[in-house]
This record gives sequence, structure tokens and C-alpha cells, in this order.
Amino acid sequence: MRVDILTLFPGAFTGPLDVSIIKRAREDGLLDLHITDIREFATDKHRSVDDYPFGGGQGMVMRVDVLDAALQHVQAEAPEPGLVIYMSPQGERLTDALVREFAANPRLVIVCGRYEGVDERFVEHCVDREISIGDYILTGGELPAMVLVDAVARHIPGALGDAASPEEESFAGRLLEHPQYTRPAEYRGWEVPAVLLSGHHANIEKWKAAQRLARTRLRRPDLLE
Ligand code: 4GX
Repeated sequence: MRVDILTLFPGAFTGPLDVSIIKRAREDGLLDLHITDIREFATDKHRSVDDYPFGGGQGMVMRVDVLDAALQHVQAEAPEPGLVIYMSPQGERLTDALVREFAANPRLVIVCGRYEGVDERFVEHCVDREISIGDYILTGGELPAMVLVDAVARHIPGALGDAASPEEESFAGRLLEHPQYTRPAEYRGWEVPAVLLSGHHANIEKWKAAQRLARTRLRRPDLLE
């Protein structure tokens, strides 16, 4: 899967996507990530990417011409155009179902806005999906884009290695997970639930299922609807 990111801060993407599972997926050629600096597509002598909003108001708005030039450039870099996603608090809320839908795409282009957002004509004419990672305001779309890439990359076949499958985890089965423990069996008097040490597999599975249900009822009753 190819993922293009359009951003004014390409440096933000070194770090989180260079470790662990995402690092290995990139090394294995499962995730082909391309970061593009939007400012390279500015045309005036000051290389400006934003301007004052028509009709007044606070802050600056990213220019439609610069964004469109950057988008057209990256779309032409691969045989098929990618699905264009704009990260924004105005968007549809990101869910497990949406992550799986995006993961089924051969190519994504994620646009990161800064300032007060982008000229609405860019959203209207160039963006396929406007997506929010939650009801809070960040300083830019870079962290949301990384959240989306991380969540999507887990669903690329082979990305989690042979053993693990994203199908088995929370939200796919629509229940929260049971608590987990490892050695030592006792630490500062804090004990592991005895059933897990019993070796009685049927009882252990029954306990895990009961924990999943009780936890979901208590913490996320909305998931049981
Ligand atoms: N989930 N941000 C977008 C710029 C902006 C401002 C106003 C449109 C309108 C966010 C989120 C998020 C910060 C990304 C503001 N765009 N993105 N940016 N929550 O907070 O996705």
C-alpha cells in the first residue's frame, strides 16, 4: 500500500512511523510512505502557502492553488490516484470500520492542514473524505494523519507478522479485552487472579469471556447496543 502525506511540517513524520511494526512494514515493502512538503508548491516570491480569510476572521487559511498543485503532483507519481483524505475536526469520526475500509485501498493521500484550515474549494473539489480522530482541536493534521496511518497499516496483510491478526482484537468482536498478567505471579502482595494459574483451560476461557463482558458493560455500554 502506498500512502502519501502532504504537510507543511515533513519533519513531524520522523519518529512515530520509524519504530516497531510500522518500521518493519516499511522495510518489508508492505507500506510505501511518501512525505511531501506543501511549501515546495508555493509560486510567489515569499513562498506563501496561506492567506487572510475572505470576509474576515482570525488566523490564516491555506491556499487552494498551492494545495491543488501539491496534490496533482503526488497523484501523478503513481499509476493509480489515491483516495484523498483531509484530517479535520469537521470530518466524519474515525472508527474501526473506516480504518478497515481505508486499508482495503491500494493508495491513500492524506492532507494535513495547519492554521485555521484550508480553503473550502480544496475540500469540495479535491478531497474524497474529511476525517476527524476525535472531538478536540489539535495544532495541525500531522498527528491525526499518523494515527490514521498507524491504524491502517496494522490491517495490511503481513504487517503484524504471521501470528497476530487484527481481526481478533477489540472492536472487531465488539467487546473490550480481558485484563492480562505475566510473571511474577505475586509482586508487593499484588496477586494474579488464581484461575489463570490453575491450568484449567475451560475455566480460564470462561473467566476471560466474563471479564470481557463485564468490562464492556461497565466502561463502554455503547458497544453492547
Ligand atoms: N482530527 N486538526 C486540522 C486545521 C483545520 C482547522 C479548522 C479545518 C478546520 C483534527 C482532529 C484537528 C487541527 C487538524 C486543525 N482544519 N484533525 N487543523 N481532531 O484537530 O483530525
